[in-house]
Amino acid sequence: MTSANPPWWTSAVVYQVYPRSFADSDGDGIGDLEGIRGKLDHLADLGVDVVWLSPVYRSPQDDNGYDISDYQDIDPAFGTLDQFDALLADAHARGIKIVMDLVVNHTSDEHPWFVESRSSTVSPKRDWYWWRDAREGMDAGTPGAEPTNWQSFFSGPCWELDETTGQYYLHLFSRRQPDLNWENAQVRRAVYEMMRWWLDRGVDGFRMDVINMISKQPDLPDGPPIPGTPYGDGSVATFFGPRLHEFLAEMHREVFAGRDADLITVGEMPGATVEQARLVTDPARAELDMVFQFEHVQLDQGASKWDHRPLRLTDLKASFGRWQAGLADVGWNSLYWDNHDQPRAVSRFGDDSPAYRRDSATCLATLLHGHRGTPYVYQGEEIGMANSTWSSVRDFRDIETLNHVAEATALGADPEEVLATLRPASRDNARTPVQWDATEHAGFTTGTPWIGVNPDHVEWNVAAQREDPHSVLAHHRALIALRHADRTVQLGDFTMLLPDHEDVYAFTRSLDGDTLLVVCNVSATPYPLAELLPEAVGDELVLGNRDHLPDHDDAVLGPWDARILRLR
Ligand code: TEU
Repeated sequence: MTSANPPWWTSAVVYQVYPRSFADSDGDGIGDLEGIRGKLDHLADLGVDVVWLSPVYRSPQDDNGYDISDYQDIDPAFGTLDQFDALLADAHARGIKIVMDLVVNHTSDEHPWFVESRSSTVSPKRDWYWWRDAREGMDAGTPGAEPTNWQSFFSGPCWELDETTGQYYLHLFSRRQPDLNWENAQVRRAVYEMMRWWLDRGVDGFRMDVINMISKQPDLPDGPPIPGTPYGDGSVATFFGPRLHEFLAEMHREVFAGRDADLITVGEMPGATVEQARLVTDPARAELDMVFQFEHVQLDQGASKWDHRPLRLTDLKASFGRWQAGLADVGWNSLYWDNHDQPRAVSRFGDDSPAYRRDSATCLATLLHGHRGTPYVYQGEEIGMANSTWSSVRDFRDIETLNHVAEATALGADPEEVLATLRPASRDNARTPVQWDATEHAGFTTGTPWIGVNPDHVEWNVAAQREDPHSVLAHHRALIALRHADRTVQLGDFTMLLPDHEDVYAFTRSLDGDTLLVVCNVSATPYPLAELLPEAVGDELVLGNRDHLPDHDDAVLGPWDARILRLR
């Protein structure tokens, strides 16, 4: 990425809307398109450039819309195509782009393509999905007879026996999300046609759901055993298969080539390495603009996401440092703490106790937005929304969480023990309604919300922060404005400092002789700044999160103290 002609998204900030939980306009307890349209001024005030819209297509909602039954219609729960067009027009009128969530590794089992495919072994769409006989020498339907030993992301096997034809179909996620067979050129053509339809409607790009899974090892080999389970790890055969780059390059040619340069594409790639991301985001290869990688959001996980471990800052620095260095000369980083699949950042990486919630939320935001890449703000992150309080497994709605509870309790686990593993890790932490104000249901709906509102909304909400110059919201506004204005923030070379310090995260960004120093105390322990970073003392404070506090001392890095300094 040369600083001569950087793409527009190198100075942009993306805001993710999870429509189901954002804002409900018709009182049915589910967020919708009109609700989003009614909040565009909030997004414009925040200063974001792009909205990534999680799926709003027609769907049975088995996985909250990531199971699509009609790619070219809006689910009635969210509204209509006319309302989508109105949202798009109003967003564009504010200079905000809309990016759709493209879920084409799989469809819903109610998609007409799958209904036709499953109808018979000789259906013209049979080969649009992955169908296989039972394992050699075993009767269909007996445990272990599945064609491979792979475990689904949502518990259980990756194969579902279809009684109609006696064959199994593949589903890496829920059994209601059958995987499309991208080896079939008809599938690819149908997907590209649908993508062009959305671009012709005026959308500004796509976030591509698990796009690194569309190419699989065609011989579908078993994966290495997963300890403590009867399953194997299918990622060896389903992540970054042999034709991925071919498919992404073909998609670029068939869909994006020759179009308005103001588009943006971001590929969600669980398991991505820096090397793979370099290939995918190298502009010369014309595949994708950037990727969502998962390294840093797995550092606090043991054998599984439910096996929560303490995070070491040095591990986080090593991971971010590797990605900053690896994409410094080729490609581009996406920067995020959370999204609709991850627990809330201030609870996971910060300290959501009353003493430090505001300071740690603003510290984390400064740290993330100081890096080189495109920052993503997840709905509610801009006001420091935290993980919710869950009193029972019945409070949860997410299929991944509920399937895990069913599997664990079937194996004899105590529901209370399971609940303890859900609290820090469940995706539902990110899916409680956005907290707009202190009224009942946080101003999200006038009806009964589909999932409980976090009780802390009475204090933590947009209305309480909008006019507060020291709020989490104000700090996000300032960070986004700084990215828009400052070329060193946008494009400056990254250099990690203090790599071995367990509490302080510091780095520089340099461009054309200008150097910024970002220093963040990711702890409640004060540190003398001069001892840590002598060059930091006396420099110009560009943006800080605690300099307004009475106990602020330039010479001491206070609890969760974050500063962006311009070195003289
Ligand atoms: O997520 C892909 C994915 O890997 C997630 O399942 C993630 O690893 C896991 O949830 C972490 O707990 C995408 C979407 O973001 C997710 O919402 C969907 O459920 C999934 O794909 C299937 O479409």
